[in-house]
Amino acid sequence: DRPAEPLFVLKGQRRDFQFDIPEEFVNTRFKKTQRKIQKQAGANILKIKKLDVLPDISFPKQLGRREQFSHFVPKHRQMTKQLVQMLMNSSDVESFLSTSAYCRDQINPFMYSYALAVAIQHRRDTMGLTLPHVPSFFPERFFDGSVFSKVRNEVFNAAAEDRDVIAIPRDFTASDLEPEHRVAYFREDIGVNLHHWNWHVYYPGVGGPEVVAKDRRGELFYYMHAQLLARYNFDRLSNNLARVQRLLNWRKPIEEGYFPKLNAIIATRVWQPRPANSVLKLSDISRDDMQLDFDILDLERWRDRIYAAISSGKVLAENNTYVPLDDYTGIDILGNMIERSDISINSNLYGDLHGLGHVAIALVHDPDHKHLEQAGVMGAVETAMRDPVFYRWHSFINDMFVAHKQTLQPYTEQELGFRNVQVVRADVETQYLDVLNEFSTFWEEDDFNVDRGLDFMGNGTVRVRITHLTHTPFRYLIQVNNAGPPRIGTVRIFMAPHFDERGIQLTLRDQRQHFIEMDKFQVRLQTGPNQIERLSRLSSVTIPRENTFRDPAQELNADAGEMCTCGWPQHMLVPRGKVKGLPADLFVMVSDGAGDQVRDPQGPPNTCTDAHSLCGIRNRMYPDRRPMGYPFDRLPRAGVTTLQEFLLPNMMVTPVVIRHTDGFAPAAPPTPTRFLRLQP
Ligand code: CUO
Repeated sequence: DRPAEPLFVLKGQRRDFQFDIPEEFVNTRFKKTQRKIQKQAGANILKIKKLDVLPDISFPKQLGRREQFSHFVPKHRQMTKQLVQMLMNSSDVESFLSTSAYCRDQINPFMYSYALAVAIQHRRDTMGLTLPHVPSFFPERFFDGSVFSKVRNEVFNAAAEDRDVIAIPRDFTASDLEPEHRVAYFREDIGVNLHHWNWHVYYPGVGGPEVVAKDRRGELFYYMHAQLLARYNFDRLSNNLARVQRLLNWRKPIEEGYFPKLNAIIATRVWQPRPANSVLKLSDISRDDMQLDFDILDLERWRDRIYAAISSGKVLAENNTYVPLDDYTGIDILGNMIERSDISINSNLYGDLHGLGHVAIALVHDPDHKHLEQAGVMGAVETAMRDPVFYRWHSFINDMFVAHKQTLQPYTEQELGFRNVQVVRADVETQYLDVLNEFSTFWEEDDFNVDRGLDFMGNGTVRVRITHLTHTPFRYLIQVNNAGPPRIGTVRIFMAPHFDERGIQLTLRDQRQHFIEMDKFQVRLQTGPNQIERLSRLSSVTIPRENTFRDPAQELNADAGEMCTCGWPQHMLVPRGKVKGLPADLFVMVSDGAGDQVRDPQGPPNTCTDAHSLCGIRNRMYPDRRPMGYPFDRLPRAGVTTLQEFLLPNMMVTPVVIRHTDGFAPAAPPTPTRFLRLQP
């Protein structure tokens, strides 16, 4: 279904293409400039055809070009929906391109780029195209605002060969007086925020059933966000911070303040700060500019109805029939309902809890628009994860899913076991290290190109340098004995902290919420012993590091096919750990492939599959039949209180240590070991 030669090419070698846009699409003031640019472009012109009927965009145009767009404000969602549907309904690539070109300079740029990305990822004739990197065209949403004046200064005053790289200090948003700042490297990580944006582009909550209704999307909403929380808590424990407290009482001040320091380039203002101890007002949100009125009481009402539904094991659908929240589909129904996607089973009854919570928090500094202020970072998916309160809000949301999972029957030994299969070894070998079962993390610098978002009239640009966490590559060494016939097994690797914030060993009841998925892959088990080696960079949770730090559409080989942008960044695969070493439990399980495999009627996927654990495979069935989070998503079976008791022969736990070096190189001497030679 993919066109042999897609018209809408956004890739590197065609960057000099100019679109020849019909004059009626262009604002009269820009027409002369437009003609001049076209003349300069010479042969590299791509003609955009005229539309017989110009689409009616009066509704989405109501949001001004310089106003702030929020993914969670219902009116903005309706506008986005109309835009997505219009782009999806264009009959062929040519008219899709024309419609996009027509909208481009009239619609709010943030809403436009989101809707366009959703449409490109979902149209049968454009899906598979690699989209340009959002931080390169909206750098204001990812980089410290003060960097842009420095960039401008360099570009206009220094010759291209004399320009400095502009470094963003690691500590730009707060000082160490603020304890929460210790995990700012996690919250403000560019790859983490990029993953969150791209997940919400792959799984939009609006846009009509053809883009929203996907296999197990509600369940993935639960699981992906639960994994974000587990990972954040792991990094908090690495930094001597307690795990996140749920935001339960919405009438008490929010202790954590956050000052994002992101400056505006395109919008008039970007992301208001929130001082510590801000109070959500009972007198509620009343914003004419967003045509939005709701009360904290509404949120409380929806919360109570959702908990009541969970404890009764059924939800009331719009057609007034009860739908059971069963073992497999219950979580999916709840995910769509609590997020409040377009396919919520009953949005009148269960409301818009997750989305309007984001909004209430984002507007806490100006709930009634008295000060004409715009939202905080919680208002948009590409910035929300920067704020400590994001994790508190999502912990509350996650608690509802946990409450549902606790109503289900624990997995039996039969559901967890794999007859005649035994894991006899599960070790981690880190490159350059002579000891087993030790991870090594440290800091690393990377440069970024921001020139799509900053137009310097042909003067070129400079690169921006950021510092981020990373780890030394490692591999798993697993031995599995198979006393049965040759079979397929699924290797599931998780890791959790061993101690809580007080230094007390976590009980399984508690620890199971903190297992982060590290990898999942299938193996063919021969009869007898099987040696399995698996490299860290192949993790099913992550995308390769180039996909984060390079603009895949601009700098990588455009012929390499689609590159995944949804996925946890590879450089954040291992939590930070401690300088003295953070003890953790590595859990390895081999489950019966016969019970795991999905029979997708569409056959094997032809799109990117790098990070299927958190992102699924776009527009296809989720490639694992077990409930997401298996085997830790349900309570342990009766009589089991420790991780050791949980183990069956097809599982193994290895104590590991995560050691952090607070510098730009791992502490161990870089002498290549046998591991290096083994890498393909
Ligand atoms: Cu991803 Cu609240 O859903 O941010």
